[in-house]
Amino acid sequence: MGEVVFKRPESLTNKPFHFCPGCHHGIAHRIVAQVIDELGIREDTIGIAPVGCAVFLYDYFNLDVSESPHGRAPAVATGIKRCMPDKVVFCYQGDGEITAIGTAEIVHAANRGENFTVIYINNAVYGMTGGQMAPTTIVGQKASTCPYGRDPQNSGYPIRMS
Ligand SMILES: Cc1ncc(C[n+]2csc(CCOP(=O)(O)OP(=O)(O)O)c2C)c(N)n1
Ligand code: SF4
Repeated sequence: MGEVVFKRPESLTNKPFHFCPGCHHGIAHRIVAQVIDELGIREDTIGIAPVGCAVFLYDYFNLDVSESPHGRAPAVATGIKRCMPDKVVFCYQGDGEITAIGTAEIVHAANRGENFTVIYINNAVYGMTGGQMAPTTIVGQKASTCPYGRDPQNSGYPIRMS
């Protein structure tokens, strides 16, 4: 019998991803799932799904997941973690969530010292709604709302966030 060297992580379901070919979300989902598998915490982990292209996270991860309004995942995670402190809680959020519409939530969760993990996926645009310029769009980068590239004279410089 041959040794299995590559397989789908147990923390992912068998549902095929809907993402565009080459999208980073599928790769990031897999890495997060592999880490959960390696740590052996699948049954004790609760994910918080964002609004954005990763919204269907609740179909792809084979664990308990709560959906949250756009940008508000850290507020939902705060409630869940405080009610169930023994659980491992993580948010998975895009740059539109963390660096724009939900900036207040992530800053105040950090300021309060909440004890959960945030996976931040920065693709430098609002993906789901059509590739509009985000605060993280880099100078000169074309987006659907800046077809000639981001101009710092009009839009300022990108927010420096990891
Ligand atoms: C309160 C609110 N404002 C705006 C929207 C519209 N909206 C849906 S997804 C999205 C952008 C998501 O971008 P990002 O968080 O970067 O995720 P990506 O799709 O790029 O993975 C926006 C603005 C919404 N659903 N709710
Ligand atoms: S629009 Fe962008 S973030 Fe959304 S699925 Fe396609 S490549 Fe991925």
